[in-house]
Amino acid sequence: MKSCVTIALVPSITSGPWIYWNDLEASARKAAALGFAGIELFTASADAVSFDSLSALTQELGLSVGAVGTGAGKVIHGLTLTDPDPAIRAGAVTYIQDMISFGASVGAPAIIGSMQGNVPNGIDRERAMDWLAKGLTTLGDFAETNGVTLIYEPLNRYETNLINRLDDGVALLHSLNTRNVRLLADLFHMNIEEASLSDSIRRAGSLIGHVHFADSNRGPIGMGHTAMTAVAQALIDIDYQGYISAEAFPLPTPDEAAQQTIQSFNQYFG
Ligand SMILES: [Mn+2]
Repeated sequence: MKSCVTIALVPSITSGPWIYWNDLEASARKAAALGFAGIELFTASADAVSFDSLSALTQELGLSVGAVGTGAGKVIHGLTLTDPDPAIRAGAVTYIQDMISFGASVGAPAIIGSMQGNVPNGIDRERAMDWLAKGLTTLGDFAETNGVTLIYEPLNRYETNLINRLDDGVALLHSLNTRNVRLLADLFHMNIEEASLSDSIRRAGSLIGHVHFADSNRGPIGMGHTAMTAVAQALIDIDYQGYISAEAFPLPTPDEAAQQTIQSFNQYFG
């Protein structure tokens, strides 16, 4: 398993569950100095960071890019895969395709979290789920041709009414006409929705493609009440080989949150 830390690079977004903020180079240098293997980027668009500078920086520091987030497509551009307006759904697909291409250029998968949207008012759940499945199928195939997987993230009930639990995510993935989508196990969302984090991780098994490492209160692991020993054992038992990425609030400060995260990573997975 590989340690990873988030960097938020969207100037208009000033609070959220990301450890480092705004300065890619300084953040990457701090991450490398602490011993993180990877960085996960949250950017406004696919061209917000130049490939040349990102590639040179990660090579110099020996860092990989663990994943790229797509949530700014909703927050800034108002796009989701389940909007009732077909033009907006198509815009969401295009936006995510651009992010997939950006991520693939540095070997990283894109994450679909808030871009999945919600069952819109006045629309049947079945119809919204069909839009989601169509979007994920198109994007999963697109990611495959770019040599990366696509990561789909179940969110807690306050953020989506589509898919909240890993079991339902597994069923959704099995229903798709693509085999290139994996699940994101976000320990914060799971703390709200799952009966047992470790049992859910074991059932999802090899379909888990990324992990968001945050405690019950979305602070860095060690600052909440998640029973992390059992969760870590489940990830070890399924032979998870991917990133354990800190998508958590930068509390009490970004530097201290990063330090707490790498310390917890080494404690449970080192
Ligand atoms: Mn997450």
